[in-house]
Amino acid sequence: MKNKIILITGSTSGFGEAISLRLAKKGARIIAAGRRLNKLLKLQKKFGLDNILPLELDVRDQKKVFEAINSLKKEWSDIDILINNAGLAKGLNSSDDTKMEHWNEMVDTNCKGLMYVTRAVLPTMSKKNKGHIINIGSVAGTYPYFGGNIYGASKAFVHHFSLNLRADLADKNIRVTSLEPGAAETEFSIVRFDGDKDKAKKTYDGFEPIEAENIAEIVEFVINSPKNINLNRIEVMANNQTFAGFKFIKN
Ligand code: NDP
Ligand code: 8X3
Repeated sequence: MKNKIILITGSTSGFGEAISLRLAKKGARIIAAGRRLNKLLKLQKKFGLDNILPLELDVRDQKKVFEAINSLKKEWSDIDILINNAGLAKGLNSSDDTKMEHWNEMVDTNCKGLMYVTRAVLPTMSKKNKGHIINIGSVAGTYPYFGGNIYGASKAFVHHFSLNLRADLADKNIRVTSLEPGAAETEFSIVRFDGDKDKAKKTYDGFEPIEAENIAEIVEFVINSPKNINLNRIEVMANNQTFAGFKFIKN
């Protein structure tokens, strides 16, 4: 882990922040990306200029993503590991009652943003025949639930894109892992419900969700896994979350 250069998108809160903190403590050099620069600067203050590079970035902006990654200074440009974590859900309504801008925002961030960052980083990894991409998917990409619609579909994209990346890149010694968590209490539901903190809180009432630190620990395990294996896909849920049963619509 020591001195590995790790680009983590969505380092400003939740999983991304916990992963950044954990790996920085282990001596990794983190390129911490996100839109809220003040939060990235706090990380830098904690670990120092040599260990954290704040990268103010909206992953939806294709041009800026490529510019930002292509203009990294020499001491930061040799990225060893990419963690595509930035993402969001917007809304929990039925498909016939959703805002089109919510659907676009999820596709633009979770699918297209992840696609841009990956494509921008890949030349560095394939040139040195080494690398690891960890994509944060979701159980919502496998199991449908009411209101999951485009969020779940965008995470199914993350899952399948990860497997296809691996098919392309295995002979370049680039590992790819799709890490697919269930419900965790981060800023996720606050964002999903457009800033309604009370509604977000109710999602987790009486429930013990995954903690961001659990995911950071799994990411560290994935990175440290023996070099002769590739963890293709990891699915993790809280101990008290499980799949919905089939629904019968009766007259
Ligand atoms: P948070 O809302 O706490 O964190 C989301 C992060 O994504 C923030 O750092 C945010 O940074 C960043 N982000 C969002 N949009 C953009 C953008 N356009 N450009 C750059 N960064 C962006 O949620 P989580 O930590 O829970 O979510 C992290 C990932 O985990 C997401 O992909 C989410 O779908 C996934 N996930 C979450 C689960 C949960 O229950 N919490 C379960 C399964 C998967 P900023 O706003 O500063 O740009
Ligand atoms: C979020 C996980 O279970 O809330 O990706 O959909 S869940």
